[in-house]
Amino acid sequence: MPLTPVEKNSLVEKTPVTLLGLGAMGAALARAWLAAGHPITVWNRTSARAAALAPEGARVAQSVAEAVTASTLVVVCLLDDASVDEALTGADLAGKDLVNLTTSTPAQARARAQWARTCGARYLDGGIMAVPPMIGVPEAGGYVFYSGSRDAFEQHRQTLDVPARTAYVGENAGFAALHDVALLSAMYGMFAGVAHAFALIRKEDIDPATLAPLLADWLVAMAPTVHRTAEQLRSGDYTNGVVSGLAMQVAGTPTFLRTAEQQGVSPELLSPYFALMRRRLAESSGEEDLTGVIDLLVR
Ligand code: FVH
Repeated sequence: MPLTPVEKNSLVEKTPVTLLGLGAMGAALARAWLAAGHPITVWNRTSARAAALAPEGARVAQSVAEAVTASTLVVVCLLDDASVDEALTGADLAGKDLVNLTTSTPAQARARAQWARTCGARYLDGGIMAVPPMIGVPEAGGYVFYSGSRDAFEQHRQTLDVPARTAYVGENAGFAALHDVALLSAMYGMFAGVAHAFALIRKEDIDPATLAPLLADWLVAMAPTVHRTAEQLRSGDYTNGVVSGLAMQVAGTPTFLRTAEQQGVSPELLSPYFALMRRRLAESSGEEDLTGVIDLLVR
């Protein structure tokens, strides 16, 4: 009888993985690789967290050195760059492929790549666009940006695809972190707008639960405008395809600020953006889009 795809998959030898760091994210990553049949060696500063994974099939290393020796593919998911420094200083990484999924700045990622090279390791930096419950659940839509060694990425792509879909964004090791921070910064801008919207209705007889779906649908409807912004940035023509011009939008800002005042809401989240819109209008055509604000931000 022919083997099913699942049976065939279970016969393929799976790449061994060493994982340093078993916080919320590290533990989720470990469980995803274990579920997919990868031999995994784990280390965590607080050893109880590593021991908890032993009954699920993880091999527990007593030291970073022991963990690093166990596999060519060494994945790090620690709190921050300083903890990566602390954990990896002195480790023998010669011949290893180091994948760093710790959130860092692009400059930290580039410095880490340079450091890995001097240790004789190939380096990939990762920016995780998922929260722990999305790991190992492809339908949840999470993914991880990778940048750095293309060869290491190609070699380990299948293994890296296990916890979450992969998106390689270039050999510049800082690019994964840059994409990560760009998307998360946009998310915080959205959270700021959402906070202001709920604050406006806070003292009224309006159920926040009735505003929520309206708000969510509106944000989804507005999201595709990022494509027009990208096209305008590419062409340099900020008047191309404009739907609501800068002059009209600036004229509307007093209404937003007065409404905030009337509702007893601080304008501190909205005001900085409105100030940039006004500055741009003062030096350009009112017929262009909001895209010019980007040029005011870039120093
Ligand atoms: N959790 C999330 O929602 C986000 C999703 C997007 C990506 N982030 C980043 O992932 C990195 C790890 O995050 P985490 O959720 O696993 O974080 P914690 O649960 O707080 O675990 C932190 C681990 O780091 C270890 N650690 C901290 N300091 C040191 C150190 N000096 N030396 C060695 N290890 C250290 C800590 O060990 P312990 O406290 O258990 O001993 C945990 O293993 C992070 O960059 C997020 O930004 C997650």
